[in-house]
Amino acid sequence: MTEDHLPLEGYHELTEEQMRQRAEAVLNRLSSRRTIRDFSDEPVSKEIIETCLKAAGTAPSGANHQPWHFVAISDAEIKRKIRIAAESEEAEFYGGRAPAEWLDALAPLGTNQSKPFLETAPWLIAVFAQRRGGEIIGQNKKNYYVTESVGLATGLLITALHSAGLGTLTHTPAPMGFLREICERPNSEKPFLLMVVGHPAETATVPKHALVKKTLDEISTFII
Ligand code: IYR
Repeated sequence: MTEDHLPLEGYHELTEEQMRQRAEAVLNRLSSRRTIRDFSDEPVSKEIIETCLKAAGTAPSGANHQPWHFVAISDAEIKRKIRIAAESEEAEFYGGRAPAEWLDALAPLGTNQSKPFLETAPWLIAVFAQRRGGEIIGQNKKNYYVTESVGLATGLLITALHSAGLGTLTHTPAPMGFLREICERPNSEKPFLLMVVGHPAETATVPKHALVKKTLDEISTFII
């Protein structure tokens, strides 16, 4: 061990049975996650969002530079600005910018340019990817594996929010440049996605299309 390292803490070896139970419990919990497009306006406390963001911030990242920034918005006026900008981009997308093959792929989801949930949901979390930064705020080092790192953090964020009993929508209005302006983030940051967070509306539905999941055999190969 060098003086730059400390002994590993926090890992406790589980029995085979404990591992099986924990793995199954996580599978069960994650299997019940659905992408939500109809949100209720029921508030969610800032503290819950903060805790989930802390969970996201534990993700592994290139050189531990943690190249992400989360802007959590509950302000009604900012949500309205985001809705107006997103709907304007989406109107162009659905009105001709998207190729027919893409629109065909989206048809089973029933999505369109109308995004009322951007105002109804109590929280929007704009996720930004930092091209430059470093492990300490204020540095200007090159960041590495930025997309992979921010994707991993976003995955943990969804897991945390879902585990806390909240519904999410990973929304990707394209292009997303307006998010940088509305959230007043620097040019060196790239909007990664917009996470819509809240309780599902009582009338929320799920497209049957979304329930078709590939089987283990289809998504994996074992070389043993
Ligand atoms: N951003 C658009 C279109 C869209 C694209 C994909 I790929 C989706 O999985 C869902 C929607 C929208 O949000 O409507």
